Amino acid sequence: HNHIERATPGKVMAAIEAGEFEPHLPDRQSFLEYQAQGGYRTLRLLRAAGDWEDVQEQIVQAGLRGLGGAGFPAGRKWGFVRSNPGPRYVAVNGDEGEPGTFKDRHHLEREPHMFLEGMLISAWAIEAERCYLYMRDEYPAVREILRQEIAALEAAGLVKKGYIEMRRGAGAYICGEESAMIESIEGKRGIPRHRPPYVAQVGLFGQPTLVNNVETLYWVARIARFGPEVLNGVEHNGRTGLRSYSVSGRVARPGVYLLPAGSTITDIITAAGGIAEGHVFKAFQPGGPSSGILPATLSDVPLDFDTLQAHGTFIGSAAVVVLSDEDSIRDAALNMLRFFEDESCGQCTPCRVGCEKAVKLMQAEKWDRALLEELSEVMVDASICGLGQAAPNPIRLVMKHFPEEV
Ligand code: L3W
Ligand code: SF4
Repeated sequence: HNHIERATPGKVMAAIEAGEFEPHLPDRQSFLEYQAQGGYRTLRLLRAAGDWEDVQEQIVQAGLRGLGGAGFPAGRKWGFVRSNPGPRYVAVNGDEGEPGTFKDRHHLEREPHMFLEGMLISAWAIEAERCYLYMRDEYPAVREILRQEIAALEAAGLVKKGYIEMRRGAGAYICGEESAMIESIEGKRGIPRHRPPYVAQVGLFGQPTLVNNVETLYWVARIARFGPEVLNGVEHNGRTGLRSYSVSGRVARPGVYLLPAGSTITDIITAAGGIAEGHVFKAFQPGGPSSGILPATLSDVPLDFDTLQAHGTFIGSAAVVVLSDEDSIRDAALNMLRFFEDESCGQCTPCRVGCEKAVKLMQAEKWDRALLEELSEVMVDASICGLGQAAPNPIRLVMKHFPEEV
């Protein structure tokens, strides 16, 4: 039944496409407004006489890292892709599916052209034949905004008609994994490929492909226009840069908060208006269910790439969910594993059977900790992709920090 429920947004899109229904479109910066404020000047200058290595150097200086969750140094990808013969493609990951993550939607609903210019600068840098934009079906308003704004770009002569092709996801979390997304764009079932070869070598239609998350490209445009200082000029708790934290759960004002990358959970909760009335802060998910659950006592750790390694996890897409004394941590972890069980593509046994087995073991009144640990180890070591490798994080962290609950 889950799959039927998740297919429902497709009906919404079909209705929009048939003109039967118009989604409410949030106010956003239009093409003309963006251009009046200096937008697309950088792209035009670069196309006329730019050196891609200069821009790449700025991105490296800025310290931009992949904001889909993995944090791979963004500046290095152009060189990888360019070192392979064309035709080359750009494939943008707009399948924001990590539960609790809504930062890409936030930026697209406000400044779609900052993202589009970043995508076109990247396409220029790798001499891309075409850009594919894989957008989550559950964001019909975003898809409509992009459709209108891409048409504005075509009308202004900034891109040829068809140079940017938008493809619709269909609600499968795994299609946010880059190679599964590529399979899906190619019209096949979305299942991850083995790596290597990396998509920079063999990507879309077998060709070298630059895959970036939406927000990463948004920052590419900002860096190219305003310089690396937009990121490397911000310092906090010994960390550099900015992070779009998607904050939800037991806070007074859930939303996306652009904060210094070294922000602690205390800084983030404060930005979100404090803990919701009547609740006592107990735990938090730092970056989507893949990052598991941490206790409130870790309140002074900067939530950035690398800083959570010592605590057995990572910041991922910075989807912070705040839990309180009203929440059962074991139930939250079980919910996360149910999600992974549901979303596993089923291609490899450690993940397909491992998630199912973990859910059963986690339903017991008292967890069999030794068996769950052994199962977690197998899943981490032997799963093909990040889904199966990260799925045991909630189990391990709950056993470590909340033993009394399990
Ligand atoms: C060329 C090499 N390219 C790595 C590229 C690779 C990819 C990127 C990152 O994501 C994470 C997981 C969670 N030559 C390369 C190379 N690349 N080495 O760099 O690769 P990788 O393997 O570090 O990670 P990944 O498989 O892309 C796994 C996070 O994703 N996660 C987040 C989900 C987020 C959402 C969302 O809604 N935004 O779904 C879930 O687990 O942090 O570590 O492009 O090709 N030698
Ligand atoms: Fe599919 Fe899970 Fe294996 Fe990834 S780890 S390929 S989602 S079965």
